[in-house]
Parts: sequence; C-alpha cells; structure tokens
Amino acid sequence: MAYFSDIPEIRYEGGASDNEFAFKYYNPDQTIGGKTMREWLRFSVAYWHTFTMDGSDPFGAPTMQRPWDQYSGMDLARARVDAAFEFFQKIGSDYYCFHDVDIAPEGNTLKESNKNLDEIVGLLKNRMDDTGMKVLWNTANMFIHPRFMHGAATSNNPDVYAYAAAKVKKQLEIAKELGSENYVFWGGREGYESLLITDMGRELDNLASFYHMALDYAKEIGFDGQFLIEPKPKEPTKHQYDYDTASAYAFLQKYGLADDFKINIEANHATLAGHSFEHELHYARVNGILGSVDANQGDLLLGWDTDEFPTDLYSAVLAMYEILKNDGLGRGGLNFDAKVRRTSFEPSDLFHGHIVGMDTFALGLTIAHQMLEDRALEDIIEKRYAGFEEGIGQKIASKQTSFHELEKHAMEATINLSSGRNEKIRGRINQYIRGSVGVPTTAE
Ligand code: XLS
Ligand code: CA
Ligand code: CA
Repeated sequence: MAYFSDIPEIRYEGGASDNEFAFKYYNPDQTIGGKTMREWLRFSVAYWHTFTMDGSDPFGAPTMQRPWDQYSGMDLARARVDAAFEFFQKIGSDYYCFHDVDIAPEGNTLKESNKNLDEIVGLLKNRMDDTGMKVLWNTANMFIHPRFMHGAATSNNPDVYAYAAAKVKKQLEIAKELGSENYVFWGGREGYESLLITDMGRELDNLASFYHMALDYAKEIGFDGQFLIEPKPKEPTKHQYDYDTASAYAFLQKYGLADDFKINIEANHATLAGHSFEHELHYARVNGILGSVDANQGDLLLGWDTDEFPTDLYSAVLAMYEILKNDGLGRGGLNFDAKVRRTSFEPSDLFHGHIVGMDTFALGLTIAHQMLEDRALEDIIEKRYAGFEEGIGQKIASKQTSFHELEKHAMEATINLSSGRNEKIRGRINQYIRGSVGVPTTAE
C-alpha cells in the first residue's frame, strides 16, 4: 500500500526552484572537495520521529495524521515498514536509525518482544536488500517502560540491569543481522532524580561493566560497527551521567573504553548542556572521538529538547566546518533526530522537514568547504598562535622549559597583545554565507 501517493520523488532543482517538493541545495551527486554531497552528508531518517510520533505533548492529545495509524499492534508495525521504505525512496536518504520499540511493539514477555522484533527485522532486511538502504545505527529504548524508572544499566535493581542487558544483546544481534554502521547508547534514565538516594560511584561502575559486556558480546557475534555514546545533560532525568562530550570522554577514559567508543553528538543536547553545537563537534574532533551526528536544533527560548528540523544556516556552516576538518564522519552520518511541529500534522510535512534539513546541511557543506579552501579562519588562527613557533613559545610547545626560565623571560620581555578581531571575522563569515566572497560553489 502507498502512503505518500501524492508526493513525488524529491529531486534537486536548484536554489531558484519554487517547487516545494524539490531540493534547492542538496544535489546528491555533486562533488565537493573530492567527495559527493551524498558521501559527505550520509543523511539518515529517524524511524521514531517520522513514523511513530503522534504529536501529543504533556498538555495535548495527538495531532498527527498518519494513514498507517489505521492499524494497531503488529499490523501497525508492518504498515510502518511500508511507509518507511516509501518515504526513504522518495526523500532519497541512504540510512535510517531506530530503537527496538519503534519497529515492533513490546510483547508481554521479553521472549514475545523478541519474536515481534524477529518478524519485523526480517521484513526490514528484505526491503534493505531490494533498495540498498542501510542502518546508520540502532539502539535499545531503555527509558519509556516503567521498569526503567530508576535507570537501566544504572538501576539500583539487578533484575532491571539484566533486562537492559538482554535488550541490548538482542539489538546487537539485530545490528549484526542488518549490518548497522554503528550502535548507539543514549542513557535517558542513566542519571538521577535525587542525589540523596543515589550511589553514584556504584552506578558508574555498573554502567562501565555494562558497556564492557556489550563490547564482548559484539566481538563474540562478529558485529564490527562503531559503538557510540550520545551525551545529553538532562531530560528525562534531572541529571544524566553522559552530560556532554567532555564528561562522556572522561568516563570512557576512566573505565578503559576510550578506544572502543566514539560520540554521537546531537545539536539540541549540546545547547541543553550550555554549549554550542560546534563546541561539541570541535571538542570531539580534537580528541579523535567524533563519531556521528543527530542533526536537529533546539529553541533557545525553551529549556527542553524540542528536536526541531535544522534550519539555522549559520549553525550548519560551523557544524560542517568541523565535520570537514574531521575529514567527514567515517561510519557516522547526519541523522535527523527531528520532528515536525505539532501543528505541522500532515504527512507532506514530513517531507518538508527533511527537505529543509537536507538543504540546510548541503548549503552548510558548500559554504564551509569554500571557507576552508580559502583558509578563511585557518590563517587567522595560525597567526594568532605564531608565538609558539619560535623562541620561548617554541620551548613551551616542545616541553623544553621550566618555571625558572619562564620567570626569567617574564622579567625581561615586554608583552605585546594583538586584537582577536571577532567582529571582523563574523562579518567575513556573513560574506561567505551571502556568497559574495570565495569561488561560488553553491549548487545553483
Ligand atoms: C533523546 C535522544 C534519543 C537518542 C536515541 O533525546 O535524542 O532519541 O538519539 O535513543
Ligand atoms: Ca538523539
Ligand atoms: Ca533529542
């Protein structure tokens, strides 16, 4: 059955197109810096926001019109597979991501849940073989069910811990079966509501053991995808242990996990943590742990995770700048962990959300690539730190000095500071965004 019969395949038409069902900037086969846009961007559709979300919020009932919602239970799960593959083919994404509960309903027992999963995974596999679609990552949902109220791998209850392990075990088997590029851990309940009842040291030890067992099992079954941790500071818990990239990295290093994990950075989680998106990407890049990206944006006027489709061009330019400097995302990609607004309730809005998201990042890629070609920031940064290339600066950089020598230097030297020229640089970036400087490589 077709669910989007009135929507055409979305194709590239260029920036002047007024066809609402066409890409204005995302031209998948256009080459930029030695790779196609498709290869750089590796777009992925999030199964949950696109095929399962109903538009309800804490104050209001569902609003979304989803023709497949005429079904329920396993029939609904089967119908969603049809809707998903029709959508993937029309939007032209190469990847998708899912939680276990997005693709198949939980049964009354773990056994029954696994049986439901097996059937749907079989359907997904057939469709993937037919279409060439791939899984960017899958994950186990360990935050919705009441059993996880105290946490999953950080629960105070060992039976819950075991249940969580069984869920992840099953997801790793599915990851192997479907050839997932990555496996994600997002710890929505791995944190605390009240420190007064929390043994944080024990919870973190248990969490680390959980990850080690997951790695062991992946090895045992021959799953070779990249493991990712997705940081978020809070929501639904008051405090989540994987607060941001830096705290996740400290945890990974402490527990000997740093070589086996990278980070999945979500833009909205970055801003909830009080960072910019580009800060999180930059931190991960310079530490060699940039794994994948959940491409969305938050609303800075709201204090929660709004998961909007990314439309902020400035932010996309700075994000793509980091991703280009990282030479791409390797096995990662840009997953639209984004949902249409509650008032954008028609099926066609799912296309508008993805079209604007893909165009925003394609434009970000084009502009950031041009800035890098021109060394628009590189030369400024190089000049700013030039002092470390000679004299005492060079000695500091090569660790060949001491407080004695530095004190002597300080007694004799005159300090000459230079301006950071922040406003001038911002103006320059505007010129790139406007296309007034640099060789125009925009896909128009
Ligand atoms: C929630 C998270 C979640 C993860 C996967 O805020 O973004 O959707 O990406 O569990
Ligand atoms: Ca996410
Ligand atoms: Ca989110």
